[in-house]
Amino acid sequence: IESAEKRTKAERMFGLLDGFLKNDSISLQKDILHHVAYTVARSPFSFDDFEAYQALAHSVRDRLIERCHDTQIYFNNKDPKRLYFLSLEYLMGRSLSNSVINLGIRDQYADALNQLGFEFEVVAEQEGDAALGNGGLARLSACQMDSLATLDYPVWGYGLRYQYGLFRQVIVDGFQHEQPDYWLNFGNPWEIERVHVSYTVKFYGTVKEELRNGENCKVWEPGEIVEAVAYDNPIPGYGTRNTITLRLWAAKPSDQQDMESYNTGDYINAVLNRHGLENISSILYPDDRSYQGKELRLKQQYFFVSASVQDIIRRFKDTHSNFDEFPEKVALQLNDTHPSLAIAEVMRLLVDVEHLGWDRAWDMVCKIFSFTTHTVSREGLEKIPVDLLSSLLPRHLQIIYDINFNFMEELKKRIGLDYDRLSRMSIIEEGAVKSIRMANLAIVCSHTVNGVSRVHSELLKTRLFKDFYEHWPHKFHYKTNGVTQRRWIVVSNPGLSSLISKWLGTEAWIRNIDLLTVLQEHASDPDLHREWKMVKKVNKMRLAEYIEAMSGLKVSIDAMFDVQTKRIHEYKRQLLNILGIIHRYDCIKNMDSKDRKRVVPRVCIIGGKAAPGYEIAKKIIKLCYAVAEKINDDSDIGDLLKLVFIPDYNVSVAELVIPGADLSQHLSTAGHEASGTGSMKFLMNGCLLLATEDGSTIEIIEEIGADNMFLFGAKLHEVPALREEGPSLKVPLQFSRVVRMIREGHFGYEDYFKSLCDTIEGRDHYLLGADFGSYLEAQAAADKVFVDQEKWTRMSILSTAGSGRFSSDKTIEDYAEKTWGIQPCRCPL
Ligand code: T68
Repeated sequence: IESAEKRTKAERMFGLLDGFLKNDSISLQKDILHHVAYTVARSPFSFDDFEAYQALAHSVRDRLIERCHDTQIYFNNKDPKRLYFLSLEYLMGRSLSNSVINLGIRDQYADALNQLGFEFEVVAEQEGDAALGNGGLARLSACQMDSLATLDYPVWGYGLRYQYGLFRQVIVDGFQHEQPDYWLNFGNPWEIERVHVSYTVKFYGTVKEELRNGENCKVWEPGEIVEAVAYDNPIPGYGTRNTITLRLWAAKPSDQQDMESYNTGDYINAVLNRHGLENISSILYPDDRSYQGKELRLKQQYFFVSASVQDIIRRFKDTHSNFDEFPEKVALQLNDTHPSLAIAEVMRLLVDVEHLGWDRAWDMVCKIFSFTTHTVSREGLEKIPVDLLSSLLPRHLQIIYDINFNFMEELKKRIGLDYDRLSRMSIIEEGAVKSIRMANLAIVCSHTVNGVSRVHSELLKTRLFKDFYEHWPHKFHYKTNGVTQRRWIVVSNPGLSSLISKWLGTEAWIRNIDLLTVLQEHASDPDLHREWKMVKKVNKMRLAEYIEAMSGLKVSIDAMFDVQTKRIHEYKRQLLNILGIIHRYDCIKNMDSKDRKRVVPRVCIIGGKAAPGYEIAKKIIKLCYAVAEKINDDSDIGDLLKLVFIPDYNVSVAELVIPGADLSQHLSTAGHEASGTGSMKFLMNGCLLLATEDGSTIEIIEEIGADNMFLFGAKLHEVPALREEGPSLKVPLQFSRVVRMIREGHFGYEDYFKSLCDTIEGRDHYLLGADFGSYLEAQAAADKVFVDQEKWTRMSILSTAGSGRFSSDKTIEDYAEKTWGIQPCRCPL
């Protein structure tokens, strides 16, 4: 009787719900108007573009929620092994276009909006970026989430819901200023607040030993308690119903905190103190690559890790009565060392709370964790001062010490008393500041250590983690990074997307990137050339309009659009690019009118943020402005050369810039870029690459051939000898000349630029002088090909055609099979 009653109730509810939301244009219009009236609370007869965006976003959100439910119900029924992806940073950018494209209802929405008197593109422009990350690492996480959803993997992403994303870059008189990015000011329709999904996270206090059921237990009595509340962000896959969840944690005051103060009558101060706790999740640290000793950063790491691990264990326990199957059902991926306190947290929860015993817990930890590092240099490795950890997380420090003790014992059995080696491999660094080496912790406790390109992995094995590689060669692997073609072609370059589908006769490449290689067969087809050039032209017009709106500068779309956009860093050598531009300017100035006719006109575009405390990077930005002012104001030069700095480079600006680029520059000193993913986005969009043989470029060369690119510069094995030469290294005359021009004040601010010039004359750690000659040759080669538009277009088509290996779908399939051991779990339509 009971089940019959239930069935009737379920049937009745389903009847009321009237099945799934409908996606025809009339239903979508009704939906949008409903949200205008009842969510945005505006009159359906009068609302503006931003209100239309809000209503539209809520209508899309409804559909995402529907799919999220179905996906979770399906996963729960199937109970597959799940991947939990832990990352402190995600650079998601905008969600609207990406969501409706992945749901397959962009055209229906565009139609619906049109009927209501709005334009989809204009409405989509209203959305701000979700910039919860710094650069490559964070955008990689976002690309990987898209691939994980599209390929139907059972996954949860975990991170922090920062209230302030990456700072906004504002340029005043050529100098970078940072402004807060309070991105939640206008609400965020893409998240679902889960007030009932919350966990307490403890800090400070002391650890006591207690006898419980005849066993010695460690009991951590915290000094501070914070509540972590979940905000779920749906990530829809393309061409599938699967929609996975990125769960971001926000800190809220806990009811358990400060009970004492309330009782003693200090009500006002007790309430104010509670507020301070929300700061844990308030600010994203801008990447200054030195967080050592920053308590708030450590708190952020532990806060997000603790809430995530509690959530993971809770989900497992919902359907399992004991932990026997834990390693068969759970894979935890550490995105760099930032979340590696998760290791100690899993140990703590399994040993102190679940009482599994150390050995059993340790056995599980060794089976579930995998680690990917994005770093090349020893200085980039994270360390936590022991004093800080001991005060903030006393129990975790004990656990890390115990892990290290066991590891050292095991190591001694293998290598004897080689104290140098033991101390290099120890998780604890004894030194002026005794610290925890987070990378060592991650390596010791993970079954797999991945690099992000082949050469990066070689560097890990031969330099950074040589001792560990010799000890555990089987742990070391690499998965070359990739980017998602959904965002970087379909969303950002609709013209190219349609063209590819037309020439391939199918849209299947959007899920199956291997099909792109078919374009190779048409690389010399004049019809394709015509259409290909037309797409580029339209994208260049779009970019030129943006440049004019932003800077007032008019640029010619017949010029070569030469782009370098990425974080500003000495090793990425934006300075080399600027020196090249000064050289070009100088050459043109000294040419007669006949020679000038042969110059290939260029619009040089540079963009990127400098970390707020990184003085040299900020000087590079100022130099770029100073040089731009000189060149752009020189009427004698006209359209032959223009230089533009695009402020506040972010994901949505990238979506505009990349499709409009002819040439893109990737100039890192060999051995410094772990992988690089910007190059992959440009490659997909048919831009030719001017690059050093570093990071993933080495694999791009294998894929599209060196004759389809402009390569230059010292190779990895040549770098040490060049550095050895120091100030006696011979540099080209042109190099000394352009540096002298800066020093002598051709662009003003000579005192300010002095220290910048000093970094490249004398020691020149990043070898700008050594590489300048071959850089100019590569640039000249690019000019030569640009004149031959047929050749250029062919190279451009071959670039896109060969970009398939650099889709994040490939990377993710590789991780799923070789590292995580997870299978697709596709929710039926
Ligand atoms: C980048 N790393 C690598 N780090 O530099 C790049 N660091 O070569 C690679 O392609 C990319 O990762 C993806 O693998 C970063 O972006 C950070 O942003 C970062 C942030 C905080 C602390 C340290």
